[in-house]
Amino acid sequence: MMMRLNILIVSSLLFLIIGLSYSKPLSKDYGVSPEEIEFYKGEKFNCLRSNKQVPISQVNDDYCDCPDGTDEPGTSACSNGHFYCINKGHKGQFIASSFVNDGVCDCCDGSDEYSSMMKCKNTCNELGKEMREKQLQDQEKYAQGLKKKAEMIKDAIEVMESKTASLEKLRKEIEPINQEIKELEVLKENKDKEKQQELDKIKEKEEEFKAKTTLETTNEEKQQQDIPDNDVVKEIEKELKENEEKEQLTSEVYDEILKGIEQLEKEIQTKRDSLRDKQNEIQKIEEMLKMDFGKNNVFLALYGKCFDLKTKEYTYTLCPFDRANQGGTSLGKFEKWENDYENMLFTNGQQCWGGPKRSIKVSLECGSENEAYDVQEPGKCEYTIKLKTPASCDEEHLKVLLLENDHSF
Ligand code: MAN
Repeated sequence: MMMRLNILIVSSLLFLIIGLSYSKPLSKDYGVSPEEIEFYKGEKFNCLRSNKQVPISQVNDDYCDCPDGTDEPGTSACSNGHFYCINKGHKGQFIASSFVNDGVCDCCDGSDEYSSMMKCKNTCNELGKEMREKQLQDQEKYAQGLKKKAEMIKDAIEVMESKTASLEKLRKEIEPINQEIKELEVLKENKDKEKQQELDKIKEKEEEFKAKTTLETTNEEKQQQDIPDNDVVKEIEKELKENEEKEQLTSEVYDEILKGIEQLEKEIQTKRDSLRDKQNEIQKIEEMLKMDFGKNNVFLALYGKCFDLKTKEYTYTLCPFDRANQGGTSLGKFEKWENDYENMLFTNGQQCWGGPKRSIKVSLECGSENEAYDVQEPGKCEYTIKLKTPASCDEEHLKVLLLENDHSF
């Protein structure tokens, strides 16, 4: 600052000496930005940010008339004034009026040192080259992004149509399955009844058998007491054989019924599983269709996708419309959009020790690919992350970039 002051004193003295012999008047719009140039035309000048009017002859006359300093855009007469360097080839820029003719080149086009001893070289083209390359890259990125965005919109239309069709189809499939289950359940009920009847029969046979066995025992006892009688033995043997055959027959029927029941149960279960799968699918589609995917559903391309970002400490995972994680720690579930689709907010994550529940704010910006980057934790357990995506590119921004590039030439 001291150095600037010394230079200022020396150059002011020189200016005074030279100024006596050289006093080319400044144009009225010298040091004015293109946006304000129209206010410096005409007979009278209205101070731009204070309520005063002066004759146009008092503009850039090296005497400060306006309280806001706007009547001296090209000189250092107003301490609160600003000088605009056009910097053709680079970027236009405002500097404080006090830097005008202070012996230091502030503008790359040297326009701030028009009457000092300092001969400034115009370095704008050189400086602007890098900037233009960056601008061109940005333009390229935007153009590519916009192309991809158009594809995303086209895909979104197809996805939406196919999901709506699937939903309709699934809804139609539900009722017949329900019906089939009911029918199978009736069949199973009947089989259960058959089973019970068969069990009753078996019990009956068992009782008959028990009775026969008692008869056999009685006969045996008889045999032991009386003379062996061969006819009675034969009769008992015959009856026992018949009984055995009947029982065998009854068991086979019973086994058949059991098999049938088992088969029906399996079928019912399979149908119930398929019903549950379809109902889950319906719920998923309904939830998806309720989501806000922005204009033309362009953000649908991010649905169901996850993006990882590795830092030294953690791997962050961002699944738009779903969840965000820091390794195994939940940073929250998707809650809402903010700022006209510029931010996604994920809240209600894992409780922070001695702090809030974790949350993360995602800033979406135009990029030629989907990519998460620059994760930060500006507040304890409050995170931010950036997500580049073609879905966030917009035509207007590309136009601004093209204009910016035009202006710098
Ligand atoms: C973990 C991480 C950090 C967080 C602390 C808070 O280490 O989730 O991001 O700041 O917990 O205790």
